[in-house]
Amino acid sequence: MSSWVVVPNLITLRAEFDAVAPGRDRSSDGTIGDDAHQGEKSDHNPDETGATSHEDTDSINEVHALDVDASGPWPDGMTMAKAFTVLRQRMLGLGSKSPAAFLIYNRQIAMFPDWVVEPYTLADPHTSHLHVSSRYGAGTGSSNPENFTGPWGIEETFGMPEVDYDRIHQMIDQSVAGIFKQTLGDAAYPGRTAGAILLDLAKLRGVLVGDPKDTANAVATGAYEDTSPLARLIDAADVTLKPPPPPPAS
Ligand SMILES: [Ca+2]
Ligand SMILES: [Ca+2]
Ligand SMILES: [Zn+2]
Repeated sequence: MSSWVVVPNLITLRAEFDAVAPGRDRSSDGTIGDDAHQGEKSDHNPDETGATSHEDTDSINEVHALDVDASGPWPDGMTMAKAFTVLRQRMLGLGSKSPAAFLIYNRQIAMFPDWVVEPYTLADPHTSHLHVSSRYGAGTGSSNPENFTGPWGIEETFGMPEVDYDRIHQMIDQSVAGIFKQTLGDAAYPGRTAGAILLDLAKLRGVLVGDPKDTANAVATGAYEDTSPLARLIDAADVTLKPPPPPPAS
């Protein structure tokens, strides 16, 4: 028996971290034990084929531990230290229904059932990741802590609230339309709107560059187009101001 599964409650917990931080660094994530773990008792080992802290009565080869990389990036206001506190309080609130056996992060450990924070002094200080061990159980019922479906409190505490994006787009459209309809006229044109003034600016640019849509060229060269209305006015002025050509030699 070499295949193994992670107990469902830890999959749910990992999904909550992923939901609040889809782009998070997963370098220090882990479930099944590496070679170092396999030589010692660890909840990262599959329980039917490895050395584990507990045994359960099913014959499913389960891994009962999850590591979650601590580096994020997390949403505003979230740190792994705060996540540790949220989880600890949620487990305390769940009492005998707690899915977790213990949590370790940053030299601290909190354990079922009282979840008091105590110093963690073993070699790995757990600064790079949060470790969560699941409790052991058997069967498909909800009394088996392995089957806890959440919420663990991470998504509730740090996730985005449900947002109605269509409604937000509609509000933005209405706001922009409202800005264009603002009247900015003077005594001569009291009904002129911001939108009308922008149109006039576009037309003025047309006088300069010949094409009201073509800003790129005018910005790049600082020049007006030879064919623009302004160029024709200047040409006309030139004709008027230039001295007449000398009379033909006779
Ligand atoms: Ca098992
Ligand atoms: Ca089990
Ligand atoms: Zn671990």
